[in-house]
Amino acid sequence: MAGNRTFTMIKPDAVRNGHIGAILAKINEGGFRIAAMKYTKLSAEKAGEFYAVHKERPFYGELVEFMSSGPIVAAILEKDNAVADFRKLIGATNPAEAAPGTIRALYATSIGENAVHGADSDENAAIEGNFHFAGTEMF
Ligand code: 3AN
Repeated sequence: MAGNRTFTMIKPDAVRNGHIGAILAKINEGGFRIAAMKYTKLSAEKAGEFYAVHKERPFYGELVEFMSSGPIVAAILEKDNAVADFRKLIGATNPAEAAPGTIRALYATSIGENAVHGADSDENAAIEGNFHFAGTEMF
């Protein structure tokens, strides 16, 4: 059965470009409840840990540098079928391929600086949520 929570980050590019409010509005309009949220900045070490699954990919160094380059908004979102529905709302990894109206089509600049992260499975959503939030910060 599909789980009801996913994990997201509004990435440094979208924060720098002033899109936090617009992206949160899309999240609300998409029917997601905010279960946890914080404005924070990842150290290079923390970003490297978060993206450890991509360690062997050629873009890993660039990704870690980018994700630690400025503040992010981290959040746990709740809705039926949260992981799949949120990935639909954000669109394809490459904004050039993202469906019209999706968050990445609207606000991402490139495949590397693509505005938002969305967990890709229920298991990873839980791991990523626990990476950023203590139990007392989840509601
Ligand atoms: P998604 O975020 O859509 O699940 P993944 O898991 O393949 O995509 O990639 C994780 C992150 O790595 C992406 N959000 C993006 O920032 C970065 N990334 C993926 N592919 C590339 C690439 N070809 N060049 C640079 N960065 C990339």
